[in-house]
Amino acid sequence: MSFNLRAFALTLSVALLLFCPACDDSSSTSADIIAVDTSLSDTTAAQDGTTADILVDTSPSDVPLQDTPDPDLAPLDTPADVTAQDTAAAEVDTTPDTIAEDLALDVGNTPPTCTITAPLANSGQAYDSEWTFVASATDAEDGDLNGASVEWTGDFATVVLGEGLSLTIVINPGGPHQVTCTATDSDGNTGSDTLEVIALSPFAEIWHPGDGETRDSTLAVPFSGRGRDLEDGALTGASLVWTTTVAGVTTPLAFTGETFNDSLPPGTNVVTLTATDSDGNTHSASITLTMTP
Ligand SMILES: [Ca+2]
Ligand SMILES: [Ca+2]
Repeated sequence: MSFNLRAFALTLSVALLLFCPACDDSSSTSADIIAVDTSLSDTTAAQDGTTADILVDTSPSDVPLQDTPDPDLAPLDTPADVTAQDTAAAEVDTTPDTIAEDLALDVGNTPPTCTITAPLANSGQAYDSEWTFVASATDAEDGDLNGASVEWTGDFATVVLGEGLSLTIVINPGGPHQVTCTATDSDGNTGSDTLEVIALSPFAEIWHPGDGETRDSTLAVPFSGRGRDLEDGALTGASLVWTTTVAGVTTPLAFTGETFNDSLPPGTNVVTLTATDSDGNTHSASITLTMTP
């Protein structure tokens, strides 16, 4: 076997190149890899003015790198955009189909307001007593409203109860009732407020002694009270029952009816008169008496 010097030299140079790349100073391998594309946003940077010999795209789904912008990358009208546009168009309703819409579109023609300021909601009075209702009414265009612009109605009557900012009226039959004030402006728009009150029937009240008095527990106290009912009239005798509550214990007094004398135990007494009508409906009134030993 002959020794081929030329072949040996070539084999040696290749081996040196493989095991010692830095020994080859004819190239600059460390600068060859300049960009690693990991997202679409890197695409442009990698394309612009580089001398990259190796470009590694780690996102196979990314679009292929190109030297010129791909028109496919430009924002297009997505299905979501189309939906938003369609929705916006659908919200433009130029045909009012309710009174509220009509008023809202009628610029400078807003409805007035009417607010009942007295009595308190859900307050109670005797079925035959007078109530005084008070209201305030105003309109953006007309200013304060009064007189015939404010009407009162109630669920216990089929006619208008009165006009103006106040109303004095007796409400019956007994039970809860709704009273409404309605203000009307010069354009015919209206605003209203409704309040519920209770007409008490039967109705009990204590005339004597007065609420909060102090008495001697060793002496009999004169009591006086009344009861009345829309259907039954005056309630007397056994229809009027008196009790006293001391330290949470309730005890009937010795007598019933409108007037009598009885003694009370020492301490703070809450004396109650309960009136009961022929239908079994009741109403009670109470006072507090301090009885000295
Ligand atoms: Ca108005
Ligand atoms: Ca009754």
